[in-house]
Amino acid sequence: MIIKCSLSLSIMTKSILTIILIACTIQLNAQSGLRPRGDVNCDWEINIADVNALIDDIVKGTAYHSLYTYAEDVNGDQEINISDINMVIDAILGKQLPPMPSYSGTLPVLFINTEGFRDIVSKETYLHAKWWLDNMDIEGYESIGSPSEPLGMQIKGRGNSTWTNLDKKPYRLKLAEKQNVLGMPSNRHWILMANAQYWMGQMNDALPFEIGRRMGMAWNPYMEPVEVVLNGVYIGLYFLTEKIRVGKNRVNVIEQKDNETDPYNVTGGWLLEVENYVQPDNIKFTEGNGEPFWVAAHSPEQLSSVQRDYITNFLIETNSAIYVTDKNSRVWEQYIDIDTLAIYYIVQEAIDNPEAFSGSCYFHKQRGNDTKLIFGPLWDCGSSFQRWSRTYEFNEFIYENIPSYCRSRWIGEIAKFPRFQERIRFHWKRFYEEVYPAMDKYMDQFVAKLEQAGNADHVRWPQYPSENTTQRLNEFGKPSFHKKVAWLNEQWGVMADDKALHADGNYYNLMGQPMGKQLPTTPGIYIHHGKKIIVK
Ligand SMILES: [Ca+2]
Ligand SMILES: [Ca+2]
Repeated sequence: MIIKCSLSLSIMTKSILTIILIACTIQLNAQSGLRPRGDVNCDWEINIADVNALIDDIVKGTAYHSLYTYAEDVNGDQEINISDINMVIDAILGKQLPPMPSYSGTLPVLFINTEGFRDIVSKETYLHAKWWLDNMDIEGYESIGSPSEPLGMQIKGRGNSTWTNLDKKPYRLKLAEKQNVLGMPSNRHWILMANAQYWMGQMNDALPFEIGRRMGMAWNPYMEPVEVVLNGVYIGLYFLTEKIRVGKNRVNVIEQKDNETDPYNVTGGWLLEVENYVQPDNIKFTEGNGEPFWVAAHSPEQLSSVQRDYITNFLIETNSAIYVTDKNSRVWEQYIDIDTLAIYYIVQEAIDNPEAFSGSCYFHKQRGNDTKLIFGPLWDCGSSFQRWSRTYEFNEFIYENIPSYCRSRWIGEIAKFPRFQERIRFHWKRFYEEVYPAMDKYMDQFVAKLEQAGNADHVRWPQYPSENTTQRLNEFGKPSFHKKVAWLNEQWGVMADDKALHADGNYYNLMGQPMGKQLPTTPGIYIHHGKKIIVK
């Protein structure tokens, strides 16, 4: 009742004030940069049209949404109501309103205006948009385009749960022209990652991608932090990220044609992903442990029956070779490149990512009759360190006690092969001695660069933990990483050269002598299947 009275009052107010207000329109720089608080209809002016737009939406019952109607909530009480109208009228009559939350200016700013300033509500249909990048005079970055000379792109939503469940959305960008952006190799295809739930200083992806690179993985996506303004509204800190695709600068395999039928050409290149959620066109089979196994084909995308049969059979044969009783068998190594898998796996263990072999698990295969599956690139390590709690010691492998929302395909079974353990230990030594010691410095620099942009992001999105990145890294990120690495080093670093011997079912003492297959009763430390066992 009160709202109705207020509203009819406001409609009267609107009629009375229309003539005055039209004369008082506040005009701003045409459709560039940030819109002022009170410009609800997206024309970069505060005028009677904004009052009308608000009244229409209140009458329609439009609900507040922190992305789509954020600018309509002029007074910031998370409702679209009469108070917003009053504030706009105040603004038209000359009152200075507090500014909207804005970027920190400590990172380059990416400006995107969609055609007609339409909301991005689909992850299937692209919207046409204009964009430019302002380097904010920060050394090492180049501006691209300008408000008066913007470039073209198409933009749509992306992601699964992050798209559906979160207010701060990730986006997929397709530039009109190939472009070198923020120092990354020229390409048309990019992703804006929101990383809204990354709470350990935003390093969930950056750290593993960098470790993988230093361990010699062929390619992991580069990502550069950037602040983003969409349709004149600041939407926070994002990571402009190279999209995983087949290409010379990305996954460098031969691009196989869609619907190819030539029996040799269908042997590659393949870019595949193990999926969390089944999709209708997935390659499907049952894993040796009875669990469903879903694989998406990203390249090629449209499969002929020859292509589908080839890759399905290849994966089923791989699966059979993994689930053999004789773990000294080396048949599985004809299907999977053991060393790239060992490296991929070590990176995922170091960041304790139990989702590693569940979803966002990419692998690829070059064309050829004797080429193997190569694990990588790394992607979406958002679940890394998620098992954190005040008391959790990070003393499990990622395929042990996995959370209910994950599956763990193949890796637990592959870990039983002594040959795989041997290759893990070989690469672990390289990681531990050459890569690990440099990671603190890498993380320090990474979070320091983000600090102020993260704080600005948190003003825009107070529901997400993006602020105080350095403190978050030091309090949560680094201790988790160091704990996990220390535990892994106990498993893989101690008596490394002898470990293959210890996988035969015997308990070994620390002198390397077999003590039989029953747990020894004498107190001491023993090695069993490569793990330390303490008998008290
Ligand atoms: Ca307006
Ligand atoms: Ca409001």
